[in-house]
Parts: sequence; C-alpha cells; structure tokens
Amino acid sequence: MSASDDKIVIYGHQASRASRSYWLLREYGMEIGKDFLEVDTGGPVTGFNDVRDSEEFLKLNPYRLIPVMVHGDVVLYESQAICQYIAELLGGPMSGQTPGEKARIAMYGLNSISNFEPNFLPMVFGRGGEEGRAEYTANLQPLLGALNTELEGRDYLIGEGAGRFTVADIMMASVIGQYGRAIKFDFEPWPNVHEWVQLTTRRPAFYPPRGMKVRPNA
Ligand SMILES: N[C@@H](CCC(=O)N[C@@H](CS)C(=O)NCC(=O)O)C(=O)O
Repeated sequence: MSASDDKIVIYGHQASRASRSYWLLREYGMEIGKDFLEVDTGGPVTGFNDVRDSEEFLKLNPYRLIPVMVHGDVVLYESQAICQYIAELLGGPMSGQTPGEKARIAMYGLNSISNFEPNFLPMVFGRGGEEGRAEYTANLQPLLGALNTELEGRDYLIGEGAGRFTVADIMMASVIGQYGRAIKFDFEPWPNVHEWVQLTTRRPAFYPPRGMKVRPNA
C-alpha cells in the first residue's frame, strides 16, 4: 500500500502542540476518525498516558515528545514539520506554490518556534509569575514589532498583495494567536498583528470539536 492510500495518524492530544496539525487538517475539511486518526497520548495540560511510554511510540520518536505523525512509511516528529508535510501532501492554496513560497513557509515554521514560542509558552504555564510575564513581554516587543512590519498592507504572511491564508499563518498563529489569546495578551500596540490574530484565530477550523481550552472570543 502506498503512503497516499493510508490515513494520516497523529499521536498527540488536542491540548498540545498537536493542535497545530489538527487545525490544518480541519481547514482541509478532514474529520478525526473518518479522514485521519488521532492516537491520544495525553498531553502537558491533562497529563500523559501510557501510550507515550510504549515501545511502539518510542520507536516512532525516541525523543519521546508529541506530536508524531505517521502516514504510510513517513514518520515525522516536530509539529511544524508535520504541518508542512500535510500542506505539501494535500496541496491547494494553503501550500507553497513556488520554491520561494515553500522556503518562506519553512522560515515561518522556524520563526514561530525559535523566536515566539520560547516567550509565549512560559506565560501560558505562568512561569516566573508576574515577573516572568513582564520579562517575556519585554522580549516580545521587538519580535511583535518586526511581525507588525511584515504584515503592513497584508492580511496574511504568504502571497502577492494582501496574501492568502496558508500553513504559514497556521504555524505562526498557533503560537502567537493561540497562546496570546489563552493568556489575554494585549496585541493592540501592534495593529497589523492584532488584525491578523483576529483573522486567523476566528476561522471556524481554529476551534477543536472538543477538549481544548481555547474558547471563541477568549
Ligand atoms: N519542538 C517540538 C516540541 C515538542 C514538545 O515539547 N512536545 C511536548 C508536548 S506539547 C511534549 O511532548 N512534552 C513531553 C515532555 O516534555 O516530556 C514540536 O514542536 O513538536
């Protein structure tokens, strides 16, 4: 059986970094259980279950982290690599159309986890209390300023003119928008970022059918 005949399997919980690929799959109109499969490993919010310590899982990802994706003989860990694979596989306007767009999509995948995530995620977990929040917020000032510049005159990160919604927006908004909304982060000083967070995180597919602690208008 070829990879394309198999269903995508995601190991990971909705309230974990696996949520990034679930959002993308929902954007493609795919349903859990019908079009792709979820293996619930538990997650950082709910606690992990035995699946994550199983031999089967450790063979897939010796680093013992979720999410992991299996599609035929393709096995991937790293949430943003999984998103990029799914967009490449399913194609259409959400994927990169040229080598340049594909490279820029990869760039935003890296940017999201190397620059923004280390400052947003600790605030989600309340690390360092008030002092921690002040420090992470200070670190984010130049980053959000840069993103605000990139978004000048645009709705989305990739494409001509105002751009079009792509997997790059999902990867970036999964960190900035999702975490930002969860901690009620004030994006108003960066109006282009503020608009983009609204545009991306108000899409119907952003919201999981169950379970996750992100609510509309949070
Ligand atoms: N950069 C990785 C990070 C993966 C990661 O840290 N996953 C967390 C859950 S969201 C995990 O498995 N934590 C388990 C642990 O740290 O033991 C990605 O984006 O996939």
